[in-house]
Amino acid sequence: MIFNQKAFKLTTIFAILIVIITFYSCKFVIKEEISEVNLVDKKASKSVLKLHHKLTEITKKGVAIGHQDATSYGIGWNYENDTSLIKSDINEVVGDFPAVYGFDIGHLELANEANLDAVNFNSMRKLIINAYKNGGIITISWHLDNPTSGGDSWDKTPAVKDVITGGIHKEKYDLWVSRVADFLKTLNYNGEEIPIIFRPYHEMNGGWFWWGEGNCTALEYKQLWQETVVLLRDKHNIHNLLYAYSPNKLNPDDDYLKYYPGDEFVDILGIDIYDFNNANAYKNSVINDLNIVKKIASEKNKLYAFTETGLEKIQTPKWFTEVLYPAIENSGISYILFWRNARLDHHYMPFKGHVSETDFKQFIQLPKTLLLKDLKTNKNK
Ligand code: BMA
Repeated sequence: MIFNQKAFKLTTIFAILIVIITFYSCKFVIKEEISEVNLVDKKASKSVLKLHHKLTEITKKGVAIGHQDATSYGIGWNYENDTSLIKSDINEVVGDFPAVYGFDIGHLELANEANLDAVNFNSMRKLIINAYKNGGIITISWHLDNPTSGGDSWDKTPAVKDVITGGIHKEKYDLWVSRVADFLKTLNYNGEEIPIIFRPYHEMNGGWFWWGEGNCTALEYKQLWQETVVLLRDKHNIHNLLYAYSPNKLNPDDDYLKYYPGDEFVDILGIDIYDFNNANAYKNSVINDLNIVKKIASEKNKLYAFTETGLEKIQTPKWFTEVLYPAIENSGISYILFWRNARLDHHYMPFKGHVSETDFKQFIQLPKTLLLKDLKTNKNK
């Protein structure tokens, strides 16, 4: 009896030791992985390091599925009309929320109450906090107005030269960035700064934005990016950002790195590619371009993602399972962001009763697609 008691005690101590050792070695591995990461912000908050680690882990499982303005509005509803309930068209269709949430802060620079798509900034803050609380990943783009002409992002009046050092609107731009910083500072949950993938000045190799090809030089673009980072990080002490660079689909002569502001200024390499009702061209672009992004990102030891995509109205049968999925399943991207469900003639995700509803349901059953619940569990199909 005495012997048995002793043996029992020893076994218990041994078991506790094993648990402690396992716990600390796991912690150590995570710490090791995190400390090897070379981020734009050397003072990045712990939550940013955790997000980076989370994205790295996601790539081992699959692709996190994201939707722009997922919870702000959808077809036939708007969060503003009933703030007691957080909805999402994806959730209506498949019973789960997106893993990634896209928001846009265009018009925050003007100190407006709502963004360029009429999303109120106070509501946006609530939705960001809620998504983070539930384990979601947040990414923010910035379709800011043209600082020179006062037009919108699509006003091509050259302006980049005016907002970089020495430019006539530099002061105005500093004020605009300070407004962005003020908003970012309010994104907290439970004492943690909410980590954000910040993706300004995207699709610069296309000619449709004032910061795009033909409307500024690559050198000016890089300077704009770098000075924006320095303002946010060093002047305003914003430490909850991962910075994402995302050119548009590459044309045959395009160099992915033409506007790249440098390894010290970018954390995530991305690309935006849309299907303009040409499935073959889209598939080829996605496979080709994601391969290029993967190669460059791997050399640079950086994460990479499919930062914007979609087929407007998704009328092509089996688009998700037969066009998109084969092109991304082995791409190694950490996430994919579908554009917004604004209207019946401008949406990129199915909603209840949509012709692509069944196909989307099948898409999210496939091994690599991860919605919110799949981030927490092992997707076992
Ligand atoms: C574009 C369109 C616009 C919108 C803008 C910013 O692709 O969806 O209607 O204003 O993005 O969200």
